[in-house]
Amino acid sequence: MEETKGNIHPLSRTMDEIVRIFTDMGFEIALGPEMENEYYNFDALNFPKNHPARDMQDTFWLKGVKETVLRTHTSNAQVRFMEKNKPPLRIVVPGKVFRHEATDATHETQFHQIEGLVVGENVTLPNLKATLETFFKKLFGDDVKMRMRPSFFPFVEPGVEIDISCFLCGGSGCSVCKKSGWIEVMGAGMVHPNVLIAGGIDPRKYAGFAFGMGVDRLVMVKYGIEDVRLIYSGDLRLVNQF
Ligand code: 2NL
Repeated sequence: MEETKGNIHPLSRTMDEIVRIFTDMGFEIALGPEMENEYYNFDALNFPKNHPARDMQDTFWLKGVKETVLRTHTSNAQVRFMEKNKPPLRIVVPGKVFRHEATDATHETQFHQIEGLVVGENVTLPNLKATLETFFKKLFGDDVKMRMRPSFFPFVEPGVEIDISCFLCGGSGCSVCKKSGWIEVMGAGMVHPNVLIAGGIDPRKYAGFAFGMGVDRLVMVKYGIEDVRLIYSGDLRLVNQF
C-alpha cells in the first residue's frame, strides 16, 4: 500500500546531498558532540569572554553541569579534529546545533548546519572561492553565480558572506530573493590564527579556509515549506509529500 512506504525526510535528503558533493570533492566527514564544553564551543573559536553569543539568552547552558552548552555551531568538531590530525586537512561537518530563542515560522531552537574546513600550506582566499563555486554549481547547476561580501565572524579573518544568484527566479527577482536576485547562503573566511593555534597548528606554516551554512532555510525555499517548525514536527504528511 502506498501509505506504508517509507520516505526520506527533505532535510535528511538535502544534508546527504550536500555532504555527498563535498566527499566527491575529496573532503572527509567529521562529527562532534552536541553537548559541548565552553572551551570547544567558544574559547577555541576566538570568541571574547564577554561575547553576547555566550549569553544565557542566546545559548542553552546545561543546568547543574559546569561550563556545558548545547553547541551553537558544528565548529567544535573542527577544533577537535585539528587537535587529533596533522595538515593537510579537508573535512566537512554536518550536524544539529541549538540556539536559545523564541520560536516562530523562521526560527527554531534546533537547526542543521554544514561546515567545512581546509588547512594546508599555501591555502588562500581564491582557493575558498573556487571550492565554493564548484560546490554551488554541483548543487544548483552550472548557471548559478556566486559573490562574496566582507563580513565578520570571530573565528575567521578576513570573513565573508556568500550570496548566490536566486535558484528560484534565476536572478530576475522574486519574493524569495526579495527582488534582489541574490540569496545569502553561507558565511566563510580564512581561519583566524588563534583558532589554528587552539587546534595545535602553526599559523606561520599553515593557513586554512572555513565555511558554514544553515540547511533548514535552504530546505524551506527548495521544498516550499513555509514554517521551519514543520521540519521538526514529525508529521508524516510533510515527509510523505516529497
Ligand atoms: C554562518 C557562518 C561560518 C565558519 C563558519 C569555521 C570553523 C573553524 C574555524 C573557522 Cl574550526 N571557521 N567556520 C567560518 C565562517 C563562517 O559560518 O553564518 N553559518 C551559518
